[in-house]
Amino acid sequence: MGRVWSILFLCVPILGVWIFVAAMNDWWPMSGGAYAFGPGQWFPALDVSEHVIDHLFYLILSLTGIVFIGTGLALFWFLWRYDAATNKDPVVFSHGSHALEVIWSIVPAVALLFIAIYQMDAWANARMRRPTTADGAAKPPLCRVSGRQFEWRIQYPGEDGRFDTPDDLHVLNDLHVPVDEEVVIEIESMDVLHSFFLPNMRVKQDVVPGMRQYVWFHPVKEGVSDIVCAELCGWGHYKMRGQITVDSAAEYDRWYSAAYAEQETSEFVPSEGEE
Ligand SMILES: [Cu+2]
Repeated sequence: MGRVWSILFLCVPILGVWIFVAAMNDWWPMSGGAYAFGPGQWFPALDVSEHVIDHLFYLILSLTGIVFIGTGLALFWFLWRYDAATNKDPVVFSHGSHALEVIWSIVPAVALLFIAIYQMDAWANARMRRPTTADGAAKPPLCRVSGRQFEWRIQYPGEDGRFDTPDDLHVLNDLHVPVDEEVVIEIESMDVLHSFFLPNMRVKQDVVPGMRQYVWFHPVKEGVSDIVCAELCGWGHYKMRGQITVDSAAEYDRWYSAAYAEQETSEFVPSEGEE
């Protein structure tokens, strides 16, 4: 019976690697066939110019993958080699190895230090180097997205460029941005922690009550993709789904005017004396 367990543990790295490879290449069971999952289990299409997040993901996946396979094989080998039913050698107790302890402390420390230094540029691009206008000032946000149980409220500042003035445009779960432009979005929460996630733009940021934060990305492809909430924020968390549409400049202007016109019609309030 003993060696059955060693084989079983060997299946863990084999199955693990197989699932990743199948997901990356859209092979069965990740696509096609009656017993398969839906296709496209790997990354959603990349709609932004920067590949830095994907590079970082693949680097960390490779490092952790090597460790995962290595420890899986080591576990298998020890179970196989020292199986109690077939191993007649007397048991040896050891008090550990100082050299081994030093090695397996230093190797992970060096690996973590390497990741910490390697990712600094990605962090700076995503969090610190905010896009600027021609005169070097920080680029103003295109719109403000407020997470609220359970929807994304989106507010465009209008012609005056300032939020919370009468010419603002308010929409729900329907974000439009122009293509080929650095887009800055101000994000905040009206109640609890949410996480503003644009999978195709490789943007994910927790939205924290009381904090004003900014995210930016550079869409290069026109099209529609998802906005999701990546933080379990309450019973209706699953409903916090919106869509982001990347438009050409002309289409963006057309959408903006149409949405604004619709808002003005639906929000008509009789002026004083007219009631
Ligand atoms: Cu949420």
